[in-house]
Amino acid sequence: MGSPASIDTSGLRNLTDPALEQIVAKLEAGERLDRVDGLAILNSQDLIGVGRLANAVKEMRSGPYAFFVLNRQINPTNICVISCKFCDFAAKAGDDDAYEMTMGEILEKVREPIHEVHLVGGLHPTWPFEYYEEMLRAIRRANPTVQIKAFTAVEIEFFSKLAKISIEDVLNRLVAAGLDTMPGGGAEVFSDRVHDALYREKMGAEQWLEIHRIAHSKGIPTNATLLYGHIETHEERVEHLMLLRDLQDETGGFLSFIPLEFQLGYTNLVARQASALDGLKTIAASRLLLDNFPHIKAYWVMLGEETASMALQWGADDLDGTIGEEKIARAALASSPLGLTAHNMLKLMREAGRVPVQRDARYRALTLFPPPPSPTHWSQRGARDVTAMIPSKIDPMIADTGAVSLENEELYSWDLAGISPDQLAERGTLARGDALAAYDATGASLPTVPPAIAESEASR
Ligand code: V47
Repeated sequence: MGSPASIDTSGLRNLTDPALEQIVAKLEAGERLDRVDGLAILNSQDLIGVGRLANAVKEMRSGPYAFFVLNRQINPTNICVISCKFCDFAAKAGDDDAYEMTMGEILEKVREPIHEVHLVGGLHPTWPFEYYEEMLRAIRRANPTVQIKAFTAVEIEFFSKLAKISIEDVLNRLVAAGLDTMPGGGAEVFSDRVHDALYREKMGAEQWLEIHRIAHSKGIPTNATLLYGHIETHEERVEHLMLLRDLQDETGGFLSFIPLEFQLGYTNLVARQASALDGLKTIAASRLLLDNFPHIKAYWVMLGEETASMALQWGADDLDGTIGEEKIARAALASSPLGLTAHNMLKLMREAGRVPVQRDARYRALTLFPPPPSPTHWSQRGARDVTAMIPSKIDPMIADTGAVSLENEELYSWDLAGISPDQLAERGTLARGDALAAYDATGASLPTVPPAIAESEASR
C-alpha cells in the first residue's frame, strides 16, 4: 500500500503548461509534490495534460482496473442538533421533512445481496448510544456477511459526549457491535475561515484528524472527504490535502479519498455548481498530491454519472457503489438516480476503458469483469443481455458473462496493478452457479439461475 518511488513518464511529453512539465520532472525523480504543484494543477488550463499526469499515477498504482462495491447507503434519521449552512439534509424534530427510520425499515435495506452498508445520519437529540450499537448488531444478524462502514468522526464525537465515554471506548464498543470501517464524511474543508463561516457548531480540522488517528491506531480503516465547490479557495483545498497526506504518512490507515462536489440545494451559497472540468482537476490534484492514499473515489452521486466515468481517466480508480437510496445529496437537489444497477456500474467503467473489479468495504477484490468478447461496445450487447433471466432478488450483475470470482484469492485491490486481466481470469473461477450462494447473505435460499440457462442466454 506504500507510496511508489517513481512512475513511467515516457508518455508525458508535449504538455502545454510549463508548470506541468516541472511536475513531470518531480515525478521522474521520485520527488514529492508540494503546495505550489497542487495549485498549479488546479489552475492549469491544460486539462488533458493534468488528466494524463494523474492517469499515469493511477495506472502505476492500480493498472487498468476500476473498483466498485455492491452497497446500500442508509441514513436512519435527518434530525440533527446542529445546523450547517451547506446542508439541506438536516431537519429539526417536528419539521415537516424530519424523519426517523424504524429498525425494521433499516433492516429491510440490508437484506439484499450486498457487501457494504454505509450508515450515517443526523446527530439525533434523544437516541441513546446503545441504540446505535443495537443498529449495528441487528444489521449483522440480518446479514451476517455484510461489512458495515458507519458513522463519521462528527457522529463519533457526538456519541462520546452523549454516553460520557472516551472516543476510544466509543470505537471499542462500535467495533464489538459490528463496525468494520469508517466513512470519510464530516471533514468538509480544513480551514478555520470556512469552518467559522459555514459550520461553526461542528468540529474543526484538528478534532476530525484526531478521531481518524485514533481509529487507525485501533486498526479501523477509514476514508477521507473534501467538500469543494462552495466558498473555499484553491489554497484551502490544497492545504486540506496536505493535512490528510501528513496523517496518512503517520498512520497509513486511510483507504480512499473522496472529493465531494457541493450540491447547491436551497443554500444560496454559490450561484452555480462546480463545473465538470473543476471536478476532474480536483480528482487529478487529489491523485497526484495524495501519493500515499491507495484509492481516489469519483462519487457519481455528486459528480453525475458521466463526469464520474470520465474521472476514471483523470486519476480516480473507484466509483463507490450501487448505493440504493442516498438522501444527503438528493436533499440538496442532486439529479443523479437513486441507485445504480451493477450493470450500469460496469457500463460506466467499460466506457471509460477500465476493467471493473467488484470489491468489499476493505478493498478486497471479489469479482473481475474481463473485457467482453466482441462486439465490444456496450450498446451492442443488449440482445445478448442475460439479465432478463435473473430473478429480481439477485443483483443482475452476477449474471454478467465471463465474470470471474476472486473471492478465494485474498487479493486486495492494491495488489492488482501488476496482474493483467487475462492472468486474473486464469486464476479465478466463473461466478455463475455455485458462486451465487455467496450472495445469499441472509442464509435463506435464494432462487438461483441454473448455470446452463445463464450459459445458453449468454451465448445467444
Ligand atoms: O459529511 C452535505 C457532505 C457528506 C452536502 O467515506 C454535502 O466512502 C455535497 O461523506 N453537497 C456525507 N455534499 C457523504 C460522505 C461520503 C459519501 C460517499 C462515500 C463516502 C465514503 C463518504 O456529504 C457530509 C458532507 O460533507 N454534504 N451536504 C451538499 N449539499
